Amino acid sequence: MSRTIIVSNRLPTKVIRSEESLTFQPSEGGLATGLGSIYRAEGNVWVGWPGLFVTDEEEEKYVTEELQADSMSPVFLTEAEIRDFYEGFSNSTLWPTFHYFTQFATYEQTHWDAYVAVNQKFCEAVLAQAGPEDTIWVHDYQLLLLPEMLRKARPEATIGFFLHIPFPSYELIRVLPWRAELLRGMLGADLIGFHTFGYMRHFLSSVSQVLGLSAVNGQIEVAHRAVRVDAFPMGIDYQRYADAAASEAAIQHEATYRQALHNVRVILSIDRLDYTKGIAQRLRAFELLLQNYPEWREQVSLIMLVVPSRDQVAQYADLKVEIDELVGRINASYRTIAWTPIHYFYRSLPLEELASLYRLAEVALVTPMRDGMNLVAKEFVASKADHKGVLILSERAGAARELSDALIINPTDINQLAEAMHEALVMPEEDQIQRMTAMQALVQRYNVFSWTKLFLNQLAYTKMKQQTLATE
Ligand code: GDG
Repeated sequence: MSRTIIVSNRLPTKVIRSEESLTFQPSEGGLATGLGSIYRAEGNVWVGWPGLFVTDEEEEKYVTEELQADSMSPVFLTEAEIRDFYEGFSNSTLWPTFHYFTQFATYEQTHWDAYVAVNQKFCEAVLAQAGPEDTIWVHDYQLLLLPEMLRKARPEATIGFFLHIPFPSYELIRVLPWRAELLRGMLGADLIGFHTFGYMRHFLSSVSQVLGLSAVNGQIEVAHRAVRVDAFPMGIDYQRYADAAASEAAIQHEATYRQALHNVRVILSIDRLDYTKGIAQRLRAFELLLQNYPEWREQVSLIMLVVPSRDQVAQYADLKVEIDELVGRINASYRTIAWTPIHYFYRSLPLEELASLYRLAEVALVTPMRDGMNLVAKEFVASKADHKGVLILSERAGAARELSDALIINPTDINQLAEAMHEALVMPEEDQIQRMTAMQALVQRYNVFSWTKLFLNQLAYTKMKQQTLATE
């Protein structure tokens, strides 16, 4: 029987050390939900880091057994590996480069060496799980070398790779000292997926300019093996967000918030702390709205949820200071006794509270500088049972390719952003409903389950075609 092995840097379960005991907590990510039904199916397994540094062999054995009972196989990483492979090469070299922030990128040989070693460690962990007939699906930028490593060990294996972040223009890729190795690493897969056709085109251009390999009809010939490249825009578990927003708990929370806010109108912003998300620009634009349209003072508040992330990396700590200062300054300038312009939360919230914020908000501001897809935009849409509400969406988020009924803006143009907020606040209801209904139909249809199915079917088809050609 053929099984599916999913591989990502993090497992869908986080192991947390507290006092004397270990707790196993499901992670909230979209990937975990989307692939949840698959990895738990008979014989399948998810390989990844459980987010914990084990202290001894006994603990390692215990964690392994617990996770195995739930179809997961842990790869244990050391603190040095997390520092050099994860915070180093993954988050200080690849993440800024792929999001067009080369000014933040570092190029350290030790980080690269750790990246190679950890990808090799993942390779061994996968090989210990996978049989020759199995399908291996590798995820994201932390594991770009893994497909080729697996291919060398198992030339016949069925390997898929999906990149969750943007693939940038060749001009960015060419800066990387290890560009050829990284591209060859990805080409070990049979099928390589991106969120958009734009990212796919950038990848093909880099492969052609760096490796001299050209694509014909979305297919690259690599050492007599055809590698298929395609766009698969990722969706969400629509029903989960629609249900959460319609739940009694979310309705209760919303009522409490409305009362506490004295019924002012709400603009919402939700992101991980990241310089790619355009949080500071969004704050400046909100300030401009209050400056240019004084009629909105005391009428509108921005609720801004920033989820702590990667605080060991210097730029993230700096960004946190910048956001704290901006919020402080804007609130100090405009607040009144009865009204706070920006309600800023630096923490994560449980799903039902998140859902009540999606319910509460009339406008969602999703304005990243660069974003592979952005699932928050889709979750806001799924939560609007009354079809009202306006999404303001950056043209540089992958989601903008699909959600063309949003107000699409250039996130660096804070004048345009302030105007879009005003436009959203005065938009007639019929117009809102028309746009929202169109977006809901799309997000409901192209959900995370259809995304998974489409990718795996395409992978199976690609492999079948390769085999047919080989035997002809
Ligand atoms: C990467 C790519 C791509 C946020 N705050 C809370 C919370 N969240 C959840 C959201 C959403 C998820 O986190 C964030 O997903 P995004 O897609 O917006 O962004 P990244 O984390 O950067 O993800 C991105 C994605 O991969 C998938 O391919 O779209 O472009 O960068 O689901 O709801 N969840 C809870 N509490 C919070 O406070 N429960």
